[in-house]
Amino acid sequence: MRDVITNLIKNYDGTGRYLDRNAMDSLKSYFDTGTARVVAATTINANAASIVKQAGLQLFEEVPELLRPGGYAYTTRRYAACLRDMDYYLRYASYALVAGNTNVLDERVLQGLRETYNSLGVPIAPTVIGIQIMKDMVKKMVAEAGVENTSFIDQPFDHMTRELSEQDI
Ligand SMILES: CCC1=C(C)/C(=C/C2=NC(=C\c3[nH]c(/C=C4\NC(=O)[C@H](C)[C@H]4CC)c(C)c3CCC(=O)O)/C(CCC(=O)O)=C2C)NC1=O
Repeated sequence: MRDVITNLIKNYDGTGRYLDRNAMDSLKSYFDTGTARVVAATTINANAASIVKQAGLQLFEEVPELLRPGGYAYTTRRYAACLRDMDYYLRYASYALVAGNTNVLDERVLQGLRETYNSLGVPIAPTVIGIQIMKDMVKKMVAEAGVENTSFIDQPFDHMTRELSEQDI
């Protein structure tokens, strides 16, 4: 599991280099967004249950066939599994936001996920919609908490979306 700093050191140590201008620039941009990252994690932590619930409702409104017989959120068990998955995505996104790196997502969330979903028949497209709904909700809340530039929040959510769908969004 890596963050901006351990990742940088790993790369520079791998080639035996001192931290140069590029390294300093990337460290600086990480530190510059540090407070905002903490605000984002705090906001997610304080609102996780309601973000998952609201995002789920919005997803099922946008893709109502998921709830119908034959749909992948039909039956209490599947409905609960879907919201639980949404909760995983949100929680791990909050870790990645603090780390400034998506490595934790690769290691803990995405490894084998597509294959699991495909073998269970869980559709990827609506999952991607759910992740993007949570991203938009988090960005809005973090903006309301006073953070001006919330673009750094895109990274983990877009990373999961991209890796799940294996196509550019
Ligand atoms: C922390 C990393 C991690 C992830 C990401 C994870 C995902 C995950 N989701 C699963 C199931 C599932 N996931 C869904 C999800 C959905 N249904 C829908 O209609 C929507 C499209 C979507 C929600 C957005 C459903 C319905 C199942 C149950 C499928 C089944 O058993 O038929 C399963 C199969 C085992 C189980 O049911 O628990 C895994 C492993 N598990 C993990 O440990």
